[in-house]
Amino acid sequence: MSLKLVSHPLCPYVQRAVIALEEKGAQYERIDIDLADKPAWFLEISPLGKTPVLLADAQPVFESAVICEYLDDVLPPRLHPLDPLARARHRGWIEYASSVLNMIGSLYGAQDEAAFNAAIKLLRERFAHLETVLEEGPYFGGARFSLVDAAFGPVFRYLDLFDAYGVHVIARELREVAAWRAAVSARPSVKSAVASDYPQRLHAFILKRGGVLARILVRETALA
Ligand SMILES: N[C@@H](CCC(=O)N[C@@H](CS)C(=O)NCC(=O)O)C(=O)O
Repeated sequence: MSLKLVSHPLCPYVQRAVIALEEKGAQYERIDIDLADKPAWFLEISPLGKTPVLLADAQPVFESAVICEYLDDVLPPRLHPLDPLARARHRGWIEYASSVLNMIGSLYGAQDEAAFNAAIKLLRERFAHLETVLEEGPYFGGARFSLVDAAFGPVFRYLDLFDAYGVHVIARELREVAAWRAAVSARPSVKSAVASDYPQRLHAFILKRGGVLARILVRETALA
């Protein structure tokens, strides 16, 4: 089977698909596009104009959750639980990760302190809730890495950059979340889901947004 992943270097949803492909040891080609100047061929295969799109034997599959489920259907090892109820619950938590990503978007897009603090508060609530559902670990569902972990890998990657600039989203007392974050972030598939210049690209992207976070980055970079 030929697999091509149409991507953007910073897209967290692309990272989910890359992590799934890497977990499965799949052969695939990654094609990065410029989302600020979308090629015509991309708009033909992406009805929502969004990355990722997986070309599976040249047939486009869009939406990261759908791409990950498809990959899980056709390539071993299984990342979703086999039990239907556990699988349904995992799907819910993947959607939860998407809502966390939207809040992260609000955080780096915030133009004033009130919007910035509101985004931090909501994010803290989301992670406080996760603390109550995490069980034995090291991964979300226990010993086995799952698609929920793949969905949170890119979330934790954002938080690493924010931490480096003194913006700590996850409260220190959330021990379960901290242990889970460390296990997910150390996973080779998660580490390799972005190129080595990702931090510089993300930094430049946030600066371009010109909000509160951009001002913090400028200040902290000057202090460093
Ligand atoms: N629900 C989609 C979200 C994908 C998404 O938001 N992709 C962003 C980049 S990270 C995008 O392509 N944005 C371009 C646009 O909306 O014009 C998924 O899970 O695949």
